[in-house]
Amino acid sequence: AVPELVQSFNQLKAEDQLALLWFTYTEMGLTIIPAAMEVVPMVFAEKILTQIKQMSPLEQTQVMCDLVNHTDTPLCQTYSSSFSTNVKLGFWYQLSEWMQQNIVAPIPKGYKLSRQASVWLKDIRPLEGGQQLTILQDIVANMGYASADGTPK
Ligand code: 45D
Repeated sequence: AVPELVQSFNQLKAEDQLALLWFTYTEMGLTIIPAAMEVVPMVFAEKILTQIKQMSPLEQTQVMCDLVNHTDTPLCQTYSSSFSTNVKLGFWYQLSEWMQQNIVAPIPKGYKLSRQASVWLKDIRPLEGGQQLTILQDIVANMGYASADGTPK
């Protein structure tokens, strides 16, 4: 089920992908992630995270859309080439935390997932934590911009 769910996620439109990351984050064990994050070398992402923090809300949203869309930007290249998978996950986790604190532009109040996105979320809910983690790792590993022909890594 894991490869299929990664594939179906990647086929969703960018808006659905971003919204789903957010909803997955809000549903996850928010007690275990902060502890787990302590072993992730987030120093590799600090420069970019600080950059994003200083952007306007619109630019912040744009950066996240670029990552999901595999747009060729310096930031997307750094994400792809310099972050390990767990740093990528930690990067998204940090952005979520900041969205919750309004340091990064949040999701509009009352935002409703599309039908397809809701189905995806329903499908991953019953999986065990390890499988959910694998899915998230596969998803974030592929984001960003990795090669000259635009094919994600
Ligand atoms: O206006 O054991 C929309 C590790 C459209 C370590 C939007 C770990 C409308 C090992 C697109 C909605 C750390 C890896 C706007 C464990 C609209 C270990 C914008 C686990 C504005 C357990 C949407 C770590 C936006 C885990 C901007 C599990 C959405 C980490 C942004 C999980 C969404 C992290 C974001 C997750 C989502 C992070 C930033 C799930 C981030 C999700």
